[in-house]
Amino acid sequence: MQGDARQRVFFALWPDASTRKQLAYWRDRLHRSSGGRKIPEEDLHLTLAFMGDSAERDVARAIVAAEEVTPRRFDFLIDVPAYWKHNRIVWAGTQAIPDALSELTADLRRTLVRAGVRFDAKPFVPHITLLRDAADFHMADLPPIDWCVECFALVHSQSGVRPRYRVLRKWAAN
Ligand code: 2AM
Repeated sequence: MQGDARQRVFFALWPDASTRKQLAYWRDRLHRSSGGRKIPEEDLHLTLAFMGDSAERDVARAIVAAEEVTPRRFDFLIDVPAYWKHNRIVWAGTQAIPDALSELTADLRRTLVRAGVRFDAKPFVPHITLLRDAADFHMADLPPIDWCVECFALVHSQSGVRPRYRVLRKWAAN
């Protein structure tokens, strides 16, 4: 029988080692002008759907639901650094959201809704948080990052440990 332990989980794109390294380079460059807290390299990711604190049965349901999503391989050009003043986050994003990314997120979210799994349904703004508590932001000339996305993942978030995130399950493109 399943217990009622809750875990904080979310679906995300999880970068490969080379993409992660390039994102960490962006982070370090931007840190010089913006300050703030660096996200550890191994924690860098892009959230697709945030479930937050979830009961075990919802995590299990989400895993079953995600099986119905067929991920496609796609190229994702990360070419824009940006800053949100309201939460002091410096992030990496794109000028052109690939259709495949919008479709993947929409498919995943639709499937979760059908399965009765709750998540934060705020509109999707693809971003990779690089720095938190950043004082301000200065545009930097950074080399674009060509991320070949091959999978999405369900990730567990734990506070007070490093790395903070643990990939529970991955769904790869064929
Ligand atoms: P952030 O980096 O913009 O804070 C783990 O916390 C991941 O889930 C982070 O990518 C975080 O985005 C995102 N996240 C946290 N709370 C969220 C929420 N309420 N809705 C959507 N995404 C959220």
